[in-house]
Amino acid sequence: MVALVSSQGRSGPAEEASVTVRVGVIGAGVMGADHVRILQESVSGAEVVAVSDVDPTRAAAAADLAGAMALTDGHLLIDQSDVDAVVIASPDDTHEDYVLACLAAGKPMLCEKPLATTTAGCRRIVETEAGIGRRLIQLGFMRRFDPGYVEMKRLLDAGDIGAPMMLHCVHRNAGSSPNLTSERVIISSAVHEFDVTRWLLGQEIIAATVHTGRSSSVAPAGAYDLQLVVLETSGGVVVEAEVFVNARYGYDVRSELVGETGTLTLVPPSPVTIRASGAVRQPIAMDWRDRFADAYRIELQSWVDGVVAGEVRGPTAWDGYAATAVADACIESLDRGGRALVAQEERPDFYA
Ligand code: ISE
Repeated sequence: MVALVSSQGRSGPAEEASVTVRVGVIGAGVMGADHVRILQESVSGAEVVAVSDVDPTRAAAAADLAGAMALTDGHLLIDQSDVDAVVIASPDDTHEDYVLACLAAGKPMLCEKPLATTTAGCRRIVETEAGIGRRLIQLGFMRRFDPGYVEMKRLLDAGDIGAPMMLHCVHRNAGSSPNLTSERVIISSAVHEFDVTRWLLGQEIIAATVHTGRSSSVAPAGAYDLQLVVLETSGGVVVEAEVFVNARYGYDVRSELVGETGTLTLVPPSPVTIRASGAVRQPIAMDWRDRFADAYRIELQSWVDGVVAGEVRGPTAWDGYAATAVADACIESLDRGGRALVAQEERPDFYA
């Protein structure tokens, strides 16, 4: 268990109800700054004490949201004695380095996906964490905390639709960054479908086939945007996911699970329907921070509570490894066409 500051300001072993987790956030881009805001405004038992970003202006702006210290070096942030736990929301290719540094410092962390950009990197991380013998890594697959997905899983597990047979997924973003590549559609976006599939069904993904056709006219040259990803699970469930990151009209994530005796349908929540001017309109979120606002808040609260209790209460480093292994198979299918097997190793007992 980490040494945390009690509500009286004394350092000592944590007791769940009376401590404040002092959090450092690495990366002050869109997600990092949002995590600072959520931690500060909506999460109990946490205080953001440091924010780092290579861009000092960005670091200062996000740090100001919490009255925290601004740094330009993530390693320096991890080394701060008053940082108990770390949120890693820096660019993807820096995750492995920061995760390993947090492990070396014995500090719990919430790492945005991906855990690392390669399966070899993910393996290095799971081996290191297993070697320490203490779970310190929670992966930022926030959908597992979304009330809609949680309800879907509850109904499936309760047997309400019988055995699952097929999962249909729609994953559309309003727009992508200008440096979009076909691989990024998989690594950054489709990866949520991989994790939701594994978690919802409690099955591993064993093979993947990616289909592409014509690309959106606003997608950067050479990037396939839209992709149809077909996955096969260890329990014989077929998953088809449409991933389209320049859909322009809004952020639209949907899911339908077909079971032997019923279906579960998850559509974007829309509290208000407008009937006016001869039309019915429903607002739609423009990005994932709106659509998954509850999920992010619940995820961060659960992470903080887990830090206090000395546990990981969400997706683990192993889940990060498994999602990256599926992404590798998808990229192999994209590159050479056809079906690719997922080369996933046996799960170590440590993650059972
Ligand atoms: C982004 O990084 C996310 O994590 C969103 O959930 C996803 O929908 C989006 O496509 C990604 O770029």
